[in-house]
Amino acid sequence: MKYIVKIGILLTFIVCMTSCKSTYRINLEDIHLANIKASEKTKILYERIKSIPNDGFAFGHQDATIYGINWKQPDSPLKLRSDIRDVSGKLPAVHGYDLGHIELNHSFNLDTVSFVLMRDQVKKMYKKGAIITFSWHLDNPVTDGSSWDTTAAVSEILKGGLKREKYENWVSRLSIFFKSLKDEKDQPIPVVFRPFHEMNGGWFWWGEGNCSAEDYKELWRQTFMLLQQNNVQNLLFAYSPNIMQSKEDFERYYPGDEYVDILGVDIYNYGGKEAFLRNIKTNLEILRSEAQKRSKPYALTETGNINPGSDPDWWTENLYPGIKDSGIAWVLLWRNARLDHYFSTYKDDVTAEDFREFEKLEETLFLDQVKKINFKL
Ligand code: BMA
Repeated sequence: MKYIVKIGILLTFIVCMTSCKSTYRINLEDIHLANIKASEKTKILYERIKSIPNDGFAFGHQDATIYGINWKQPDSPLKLRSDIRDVSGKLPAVHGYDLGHIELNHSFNLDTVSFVLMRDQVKKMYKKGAIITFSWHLDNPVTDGSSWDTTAAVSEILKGGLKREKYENWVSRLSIFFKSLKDEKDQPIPVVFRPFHEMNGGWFWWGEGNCSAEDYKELWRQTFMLLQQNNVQNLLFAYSPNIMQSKEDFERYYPGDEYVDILGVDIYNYGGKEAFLRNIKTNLEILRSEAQKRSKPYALTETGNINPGSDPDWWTENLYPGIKDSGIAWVLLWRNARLDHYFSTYKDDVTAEDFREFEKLEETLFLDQVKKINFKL
C-alpha cells in the first residue's frame, strides 16, 4: 500500500512537471516596469515575454481573428477563425490590434474593425493564453487628417500647446478603452502598447522631419504621464522605430528607460530579399545590444511580405534566416486585409505549404506553446 501511494505521488509529480512545464514562481519585487504602479498581471505578462526567447520566438499576426482573405469574423460570430489557423491548424500566440480612431470616440477603427468586437476578441484570446499588443494610428490633431497627414502637430499637443486640451481628451478616450479590457474576474487584462511607431521614417505626423526629436520624446513621456493620471495600470510600453541604419537611429528618439519596457523594430522587405535579410540581421543585432544593456526584451514588432503571392518559400528562406537565434520574443506579421494588401499567408496562398514547414520548426511558438510559458506569484 505504502509503495502504491509513493508511486502515485511520483506519477502526479511527473505529470505536473510535464504539463505545467514552464510555470514558475516569480517574486514581484524583482520586476521593474516603466509604470511603477503596473498591476501584478502586467508584471507577469512582462516575465512571460522575457522568458519566451528561452524556447524560441512567438508568432504574431495583426487582426488575426478579426478578418482574413475573403472572410470577416462578424460573418461567423460563433467561430474563431484565422488565416494562420486555416493554413497550419495553429492560432498565433501574439495578437495585434490597432486603436486608430478610438481618440475620436468612433465605434470602428480606421480599418472598420468595431471596438466592441476588438474588445471581445482580446478577452477571448487572452483567456486562451495569447499576448495582446496595440498600435495606434491616431489622426493628426491639428488638421483632423489621418496619421499620414504630416502637417506639424506634435508641438501643439505638448503641455501649453494650442491643441493640448483636445489631445488630453483623446488620451482619456484611449484610457477608457484600456481600462475596459477586463478578464473573467473583472481584472484589467495586461497588454503591450506600442504608440508612435516608425518615428525615424517621415510618413507619420510624429515622424522624422515632422517634429523635432526632443518634441517626440516629450510626446512619449507626456502621453505616458497622462495614462498614469488616468489610472491605466495594465500597459507595457513598446518603442519601435522603422529600419535603423545604426544605433544612433535608435537613440535619437528613445524617450528613456523609465518610459519603455520593450524594444522593437518594424522591417518590411522593400528592397528585395538580400536587403531584407541584411536589414533584419543588423537591426536585430542593434536591438539585442540595446536591450541587453537595459535588461529589456525585444521583438520584431511588424514585418511582412510586401509582394504577397510571390516567393513561395518566403517563410523558411526569407524571414526565418533573419530571425533565427536572434533572441526576439516575438515576430508580428501585418494584417491580411485583402488580396492586394496582405502580409502573411492564407489557405490558397503560394506560401501556404512553406508556412507549414515554418510552423514545424522548433523555434516557432504558437498559442498552445506560449500559453504554457506562465508564472505564478
Ligand atoms: C497600415 C496599412 C493601412 C492600415 C494601417 C492601420 O500599415 O495596413 O491600410 O490602415 O496600417 O492598421
